[in-house]
Amino acid sequence: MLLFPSLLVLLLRVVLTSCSDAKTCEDAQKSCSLITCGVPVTNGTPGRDGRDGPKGEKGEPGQGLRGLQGPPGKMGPPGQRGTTGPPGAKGLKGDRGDNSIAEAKLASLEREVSSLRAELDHIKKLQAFSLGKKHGKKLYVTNGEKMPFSQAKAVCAELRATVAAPRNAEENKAIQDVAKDTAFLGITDEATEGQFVYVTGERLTYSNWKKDEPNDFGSGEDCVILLKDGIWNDISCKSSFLAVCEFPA
Ligand SMILES: [Ca+2]
Ligand SMILES: [Ca+2]
Repeated sequence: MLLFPSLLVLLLRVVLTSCSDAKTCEDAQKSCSLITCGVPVTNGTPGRDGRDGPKGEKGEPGQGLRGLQGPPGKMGPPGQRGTTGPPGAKGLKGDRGDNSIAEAKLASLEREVSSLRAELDHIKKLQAFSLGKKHGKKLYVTNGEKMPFSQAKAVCAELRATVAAPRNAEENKAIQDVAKDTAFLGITDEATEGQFVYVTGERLTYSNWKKDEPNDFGSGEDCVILLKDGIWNDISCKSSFLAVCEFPA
């Protein structure tokens, strides 16, 4: 009877000795077919954490309070160039440019003109003195040549004067003294027969007709001459007489 238990214990020791101490009972059962589990043992240390499982499906939006607004995002790419806008309003006038040279030339010309004007006035006074012109009186001048009325008008116009035409007896006498011969007067009835006017277009304010004149004799007489004795006669404009020019007072 005592031999069998002792044999059993001995066999068990042999098996335990052949198995590794670090292996669990279950492992021992796999490698040691004679091991019988069921003997109470103490718990070992916890095993390592397992690997992460697969990612779960996206959950439903939460219903909590809305968070604060985040910072502004990055600036986007530049847009396409727009069409040309309408022209702007006209700007203010700019500063005046440097025209000091032009101003200096202008000042020099003004001085020259002033000098020439003074010299011209002096010459006019000398001429008036030599011709016996009196202050406030018209000046009558002749070159002593005889010519048709149309030429007499042209000669006087070239001198910026008109053919002499007395407005009163005093002027009639002054023209008579200058001419000293028969001379055309600046008076005609070319426009309307029998209606004598000054070459300037004004109606006569004075006349000194010879007896029975004007008579528009022959083929017509539309010009007027001042005879040596100071009286007038109408005559053909194609006849030639002295040209006396009249300059304003
Ligand atoms: Ca006539
Ligand atoms: Ca006549």
